[in-house]
Amino acid sequence: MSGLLIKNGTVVNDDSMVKADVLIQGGLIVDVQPTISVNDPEVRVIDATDKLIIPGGIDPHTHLQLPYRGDVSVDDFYTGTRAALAGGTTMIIDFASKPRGTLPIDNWRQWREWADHNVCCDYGLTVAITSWSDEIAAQMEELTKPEYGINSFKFYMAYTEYMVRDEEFYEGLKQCVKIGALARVHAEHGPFIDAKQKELLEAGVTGPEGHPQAHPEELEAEATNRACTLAAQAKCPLYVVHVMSKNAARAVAYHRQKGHTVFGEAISAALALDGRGYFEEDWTKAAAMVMSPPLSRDPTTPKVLMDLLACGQLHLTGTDNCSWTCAQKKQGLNDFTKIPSGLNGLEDRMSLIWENGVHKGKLDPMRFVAITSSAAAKIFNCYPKKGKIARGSDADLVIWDPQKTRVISASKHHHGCDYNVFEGMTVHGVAEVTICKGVVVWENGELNVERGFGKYVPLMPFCDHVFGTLTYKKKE
Ligand SMILES: *[C@@H]1O[C@H](CO)[C@@H](O)[C@H](O)[C@H]1NC(C)=O
Ligand SMILES: CC(=O)N[C@H]1CO[C@H](CO)[C@@H](O)[C@@H]1O
Repeated sequence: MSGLLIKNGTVVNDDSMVKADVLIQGGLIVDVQPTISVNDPEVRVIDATDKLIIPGGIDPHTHLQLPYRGDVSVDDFYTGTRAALAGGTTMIIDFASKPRGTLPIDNWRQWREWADHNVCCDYGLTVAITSWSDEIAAQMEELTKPEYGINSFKFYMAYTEYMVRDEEFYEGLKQCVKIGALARVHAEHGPFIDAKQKELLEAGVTGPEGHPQAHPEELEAEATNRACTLAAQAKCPLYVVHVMSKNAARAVAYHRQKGHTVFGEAISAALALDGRGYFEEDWTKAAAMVMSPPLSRDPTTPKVLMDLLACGQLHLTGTDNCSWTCAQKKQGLNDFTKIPSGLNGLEDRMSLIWENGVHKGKLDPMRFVAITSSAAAKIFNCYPKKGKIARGSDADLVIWDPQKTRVISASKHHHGCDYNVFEGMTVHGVAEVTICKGVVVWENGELNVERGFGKYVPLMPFCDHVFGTLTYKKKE
C-alpha cells in the first residue's frame, strides 16, 4: 500500500514533543513510534532531521469569496485555501454570512455550493445570524443536525446590515445553549460607529485615518464586556472573534475568571502590526490595513496580545480575512467608510506567530501548536481527528523548519490580492512540506493540489470542551 514515512523529526503536539517517525496511509496517520521501518517501495520516505512535525494549522476565522456591498473579496475558496496550504494551514472555518433578511439554511447551502468544488483543504462553517425570528431560531436547531454539521453561530454587534440588537443577540444566545452551539461574536458598538463616521465625514475627515477614529478601542472593550455579560446571563458559552485591543482582552479574561466559558481569539495581523499605519502618507498602505475592529494604535498591543496567548488568557489565533485588491480598496478613496474592510493573513499566520511568539521566547513549540491548531480543533469539536499527530488522526501535518527564514512579499505569496500588509517582514519558521489528507501538497516552494481536494467537515454540537462545565454542573 502506498504511503508516506516521515523519519527523524520531532513530533510536536500541544502536550508533548518527542523524536518519532510518522507513518501515513490512506489519508490517516497509522503509526507514530520512535523508529518505524517499512520495506515497501511504494512508501515514500521523507527526511525530517532537525525539523519539527506539527499538526497542520487550523484557521477558525476566514471570509473567503465574501460578497460585501456589491463586491466580492478577492481570495476565493481556491486561492485562499492554496495560500493556506503554502503557509502550513490545512483546515479553515469560514463564515456563511449574509445581511439581514436572509435565512441561515439558504446561506449554509450557498456557501457549500461555493466552497465544495473549490477548496484545496478541509473546511467547516459557522453560520451568521443577522436577524431574529422564530423561523431563524428553528433553522438554527435544524443546522445542528449531522446532515448540516453546524455547531457555532456568529452574531455581529456592528455593521448596519449584519448587526443584531442586544435583545436579539440575547435571544440568540439562549437558543445557542438550548441546541448545544457555541455563540461567536463580533464585539463593537454599531450605532456609535455609524454616528461617529457621519460626524467625521461632516468634519472633512475622509482618509483612512478616519477609520480608527470611528472605532475607538474603548468601545471595543465596552462591547466585549457587554457581549460577555449577556452571554453569562444566558448561561451561554461565548467565543469573541478578533480581540484587537488590551482592554477587550482584559474583558475576556475578567469574565473567564468569574467562571464563564469565554474564548478569546487573536488574529495574526494584530500580533504583528499596530495601527499607526492608518496615518501613513501613502493612501494605499493605510487603506490596506482597514479592518474592523481596527489595529490598535498603541504600539505595545501586539506584544501584550501574544503574552496573553502565552499565559492562556487568550486561547487561539485566526486571521479573519478577507483580502481585497488595491483597486477594490480604492472604492473608498474619498470616503474611508467605503474602503472594503479586511486584509490577508491565511498564508503568513503560522510564520508570524512562530516569529513573534516562539522565536521571541514567549511560546514553547507546544503552546504554538495549541494556539494555531489544537485549541481550534477542540473548541469546534473535531479533535483529535484534527489538531493532533497520533494514530488514527487525519494526516494533516507540516514539516516545519524552525531555523529557516523567509521574507514576506506580495510578489511571492499565493493569495489573490496584489498587496500584502506584512510586506518586507522577515520571519523565522517556515512550512517546508505540507501534507494534507495524506498527500504532499506543498514542497520545494511549489503547490501541487487540485481544486476540490478538500472536504466539508461536519461539526457536532454539545462539544465537551465548550459545554463540559454546564453538563456536569450540579443543578440548582
Ligand atoms: C535517520 O537517522 C538515521 C541515524 O542518524 C540515519 O541512519 C538515517 O539515514 C536517517 N534517515 C533518513 C530518512 O534520513
Ligand atoms: C479584522 C478584520 O480584518 N475584519 C474584517 C474581515 O473582513 C470582513 C468582511 O469584509 C469585515 O467585516 C471585517 O471587518
